[in-house]
Amino acid sequence: KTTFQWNDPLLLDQQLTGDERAVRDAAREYCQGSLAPRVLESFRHAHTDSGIFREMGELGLLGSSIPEQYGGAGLNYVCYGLAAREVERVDSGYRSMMSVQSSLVMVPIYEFGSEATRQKYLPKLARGEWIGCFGLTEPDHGSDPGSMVTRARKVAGGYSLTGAKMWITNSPIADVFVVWAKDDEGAIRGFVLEKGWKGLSAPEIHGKFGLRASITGEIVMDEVFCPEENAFPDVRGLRGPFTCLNSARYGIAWGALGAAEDCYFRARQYTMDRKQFGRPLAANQLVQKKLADMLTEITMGLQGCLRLGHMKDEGNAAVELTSIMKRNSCGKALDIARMARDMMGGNGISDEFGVIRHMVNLEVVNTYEGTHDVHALIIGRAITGIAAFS
Ligand code: TGC
Ligand code: FAD
Repeated sequence: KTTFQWNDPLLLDQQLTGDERAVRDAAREYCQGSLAPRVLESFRHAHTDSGIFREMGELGLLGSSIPEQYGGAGLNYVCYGLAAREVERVDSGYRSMMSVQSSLVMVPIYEFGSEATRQKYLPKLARGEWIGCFGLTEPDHGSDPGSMVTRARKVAGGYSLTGAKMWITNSPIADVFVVWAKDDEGAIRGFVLEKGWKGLSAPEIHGKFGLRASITGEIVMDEVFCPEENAFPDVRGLRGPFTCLNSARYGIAWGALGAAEDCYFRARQYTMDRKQFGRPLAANQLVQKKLADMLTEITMGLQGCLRLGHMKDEGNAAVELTSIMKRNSCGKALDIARMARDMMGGNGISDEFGVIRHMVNLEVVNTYEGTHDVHALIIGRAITGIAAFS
């Protein structure tokens, strides 16, 4: 009889290629050996360790899907997903730092930038020498980015950008800013700005309860001059930013399940070790049902992510599939983190036990890159052909 594996029932590991396993193992070693020991203090004191970008760069974790000639690792989507899962197993904030740099900054520069722009920015971003951020959301336009008010006015030799972006991961420490603004014709266009340019500032947002190991800020632009060569020449409309989001949301789908696995492993161990009424908590039917529910959702979710990764690698994944996976992983991971928190009783409230940190992080992950309900509407539109946004 084949033995049931409580940590990998569908034997996902066996479905990976040797190269994919090697990437996963290298990422796991770095995350557990180097990130995990730092996360408690970083989260507690809302400290972002910007040295992590160089560490990730050395391992090839930044822009892993970008071709090697631009400093990327040229890996497939499955590898990117596996790495996101390992990073977020430690903390969603660390995965956020990696996702923004990789999918939201390097992907648009690679997809939409001129050859000179690629050469100038990608290798340094891949090495983590430069830190990038992505400005789409505005104070009054989050789920509806098409209504953005940031403007790029045509001036001699380039554009003058004025407006504000809100809730921007990495912005206070960023060297490179990919921002989206409307031109004189009202079309959304992408621009690459650099730290220090006149009129550009990025104040930190304080008081976050989640993602405390990852810095977040605004981007304020007061007539920032952007030279013509730093405007993406051809892409117009929301297709530009959404192309980046397709990649980042896919990474989140894997990553959120990494956080869920960590909660499940911790809850399992805790309830086997802790005794109440003279026997382990895990001996109770109610507790076993919770563990069974957790493992069921994680197992099915991971299998779905792997399938999506293969479809993306084959080039035949409809974008709505990413909405299904991002929404499912985030919603289920959040439920699992809340359940694990409850199973640890009072200790579950302490940051020493890890799960409440995942829980508050996952509240953010469930909201950014399209909220849980906005993804339901994207899926609903694909099912019915009727857009229900407005
Ligand atoms: P809609 O009519 O749907 O589309 C407008 C144009 O965009 C095209 N498009 C896509 N292209 C590529 N990939 C996709 N997934 C696309 N979805 C749409 C579409 O074909 C159309 O093109 P064209 O040429 O016809 O103009 O636009 P809408 O305004 O109705 O959109 C509605 C909605 C809800 C789908 C959309 O606005 C949405 O997804 N809202 C959520 C906003 C969001 O996700 N923001 C994320 C900000 S970045 C972030 O959160 C980073 S956190 C990262 C971290 O720290 O890890
Ligand atoms: P709103 O759009 O105001 O939504 C509020 C509520 O209304 C939600 O529940 C939503 O589901 C619901 N809602 C909205 N529209 C509808 C509708 N039509 N029907 C039904 N319900 C609806 N953005 C970036 O551009 N770059 C970043 O790097 C970035 N990083 C972030 C980091 C953090 C820590 C956070 C918290 C956010 C980040 N964001 C970033 C912003 C994020 O993408 C937005 O917060 C998100 O898209 C939601 O927008 P909003 O906050 O304006 O909420």
